[in-house]
Amino acid sequence: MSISNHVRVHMENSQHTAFDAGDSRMFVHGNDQGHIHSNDHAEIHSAHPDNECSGVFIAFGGNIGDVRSHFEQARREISELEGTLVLTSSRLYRTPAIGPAGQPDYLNAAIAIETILSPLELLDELQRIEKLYGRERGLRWGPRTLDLDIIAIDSNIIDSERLTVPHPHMLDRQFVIRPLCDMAPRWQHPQSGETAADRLECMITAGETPLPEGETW
Ligand code: A4P
Ligand code: MG
Repeated sequence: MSISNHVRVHMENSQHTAFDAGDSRMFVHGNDQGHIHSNDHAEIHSAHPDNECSGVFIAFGGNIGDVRSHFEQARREISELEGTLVLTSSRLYRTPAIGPAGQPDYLNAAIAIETILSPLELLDELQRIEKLYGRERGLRWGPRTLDLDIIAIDSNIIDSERLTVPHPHMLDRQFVIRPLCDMAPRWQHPQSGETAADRLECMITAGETPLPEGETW
């Protein structure tokens, strides 16, 4: 099943309050009317000629400045991209930094979108938005104002110079998997075959501390 369908089914079935208030907002912009087609053969260099949409999870992270406001503004910018619809948002989590020691905690969240943009067009737009909110690339895994990572694009597997999808570290990071569980717990990783919910359960069973309850944003 596509990412969009997973998200829609979960939103319809879920009694979870995450989708009751802010998270149920739907933004419709550009020429996308929310019609979904399966897209397992997406070209990564050009937008789909027949306006087929891809479903995409985008992870948000940051630990410098007013991160919550960066997230809200970035979500708005993404909703205004050509042919792009924000389907839903996860909760917002405070998470201990992974990487160089001495960094402040991060905020992490994720959104699910549908877009007619190609993967590389979307990456270009996300990097443009990161820059708008003061992102500077320095130390690997160092502190940052806003990091926007493409986590998955339907069940596509991409391994190119600029883009690896699914995101190579996603299965090890509760700050990615937990937000995915809010939006599409039954979505399956195209390589490991695990669902987001199974992956989260494995992490907790292995002894990871569950993240504290998230907030709507
Ligand atoms: N790139 C390749 N694949 C992708 C993809 N799927 N999505 C390339 C986005 N970009 C992708 O990214 C470096 C290059 O990766 C890009 O130019 C793009 O062409 P970057 O954002 O400049 O560098 P980065 O984010 O420092 O590197 P990396 O390895 O992506 O780091 P991560 O994995 O994003 O980790 N701790 C907590 N608690 N929460 C966090 O969010 N984030 C990081 C960064 C470390 N520790 C954290 C968190
Ligand atoms: Mg990144």
